[in-house]
Amino acid sequence: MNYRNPVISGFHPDPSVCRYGEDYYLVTSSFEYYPGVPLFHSKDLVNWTQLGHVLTRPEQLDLSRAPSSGGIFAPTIRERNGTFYMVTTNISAGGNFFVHTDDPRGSWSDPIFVDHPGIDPDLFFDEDGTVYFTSSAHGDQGQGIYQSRIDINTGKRLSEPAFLWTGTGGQYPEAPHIYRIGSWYYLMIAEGGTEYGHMETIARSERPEGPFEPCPLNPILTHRSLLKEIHATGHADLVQTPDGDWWAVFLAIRPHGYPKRHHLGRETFLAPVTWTEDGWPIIGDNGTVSETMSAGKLPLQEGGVIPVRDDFDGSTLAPCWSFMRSSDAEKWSLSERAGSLTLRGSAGTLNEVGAPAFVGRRQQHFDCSASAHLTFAPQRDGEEAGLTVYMNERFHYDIAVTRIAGERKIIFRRRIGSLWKVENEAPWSGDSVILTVLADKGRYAFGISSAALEVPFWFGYGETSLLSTEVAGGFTGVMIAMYATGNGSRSETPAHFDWFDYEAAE
Ligand code: 6LW
Repeated sequence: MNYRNPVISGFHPDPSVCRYGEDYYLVTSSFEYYPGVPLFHSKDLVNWTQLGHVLTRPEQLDLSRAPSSGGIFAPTIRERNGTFYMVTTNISAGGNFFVHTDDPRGSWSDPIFVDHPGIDPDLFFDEDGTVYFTSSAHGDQGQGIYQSRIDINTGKRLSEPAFLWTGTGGQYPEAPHIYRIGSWYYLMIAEGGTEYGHMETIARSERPEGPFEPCPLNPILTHRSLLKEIHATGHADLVQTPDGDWWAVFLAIRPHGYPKRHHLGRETFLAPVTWTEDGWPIIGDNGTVSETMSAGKLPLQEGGVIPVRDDFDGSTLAPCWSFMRSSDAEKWSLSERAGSLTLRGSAGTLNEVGAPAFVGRRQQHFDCSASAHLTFAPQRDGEEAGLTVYMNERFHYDIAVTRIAGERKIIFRRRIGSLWKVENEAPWSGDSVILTVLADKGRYAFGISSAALEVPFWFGYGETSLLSTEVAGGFTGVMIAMYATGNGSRSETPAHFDWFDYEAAE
């Protein structure tokens, strides 16, 4: 049987995985989005269901000072004696910390901060009980991988951060993971930067603190300079199946066009790992991977199918939804009007680094559509609610209901860097409207429809490439969100979203 990459599509970078019995758990980075660190479960490494998030409380996650692509960087998930640990960095508040739980489906502890520099922390539990904390940092020997021993109960550092390795010469040695496999301690890292030069390299030692001897076959995964649909492979983590086979999860991108652009962010991929006779792991087909790969002995199962429609009938939001920076109660409600998600705009807009009323999900497919049923009757000029296709505060397309000079209107706006324009506007007298985004690889179309107007009237268009990482920068990917704003003052008028549909066309 074959499986398809990416195994978790859309903006899901920096994957880390662990196995507990027959269950696999996987986490990815979340930056300025709240809650933090999406958590997935699988029985087969291919089909993943999002359980929720690891960081779900303000005490765990302060994003108030996080710029776009700040906040939560790469996590590592590990299990030790039935306790799960997730270690990461809030680069905008507090630095490195970990949380733990005995039930990954339940809530996780308050953060335990570790006074160790850098990003991309890893926890390694050695058999003798020593816990090693390893990160990518700038230390006394320049940029590289540094390690200290910690007390896992208090987070207290028990040794000075010591230099381990700079890798093989690529820029940004980062994303270290330490494994004990057989009689060796392996140190696997990413190098080359997370862009097109990305790669994975490995070294080994008889001791967890080194000295580490590099693998003569490095890099063990890279697509740099290859003519491939998949690029920027790296930032990998290894896991062993109950059968004894090894697999790697890692990030990669799917650029398109010329020059190349990618707008769905860095996605989570999977590839088998084989071992050389000399005991070195090689990821995929001699360091390369494909969209379609053999699942080998993986016990492929049906994944959790996410329904197209979210009716907002529950008392909590489904795990796919994210807020921007905080989930403050004054911005949203599922109970104000039963069966709807109600947003109430604050003074802030989508054009600022802030925490607007914004509930979004990742665009996970090139070809897809998203629609929302909006009931909103703005009472004051500037009150606005609608759908945004959003990369960051400087790059987004919005279709919305608003009031301009006393008149209710539908508008389509593009914000591309310093270029900003309401491209289209039309009077709108209805109380509710269905707003639609239809996406293919190259273009978004924005439409309106209603009970009287069943087929969308196409109201505006935008290129996907203008929201790409190559244009907009950063570490995230496109989100499709419902939003509301008062454009300078708090909006008193609620925006009720009765339902939201997301449908892949692939
Ligand atoms: C991640 C690091 C990286 O922590 O990007 O460029 C950071 N490298 O490994 C955010 O994904």
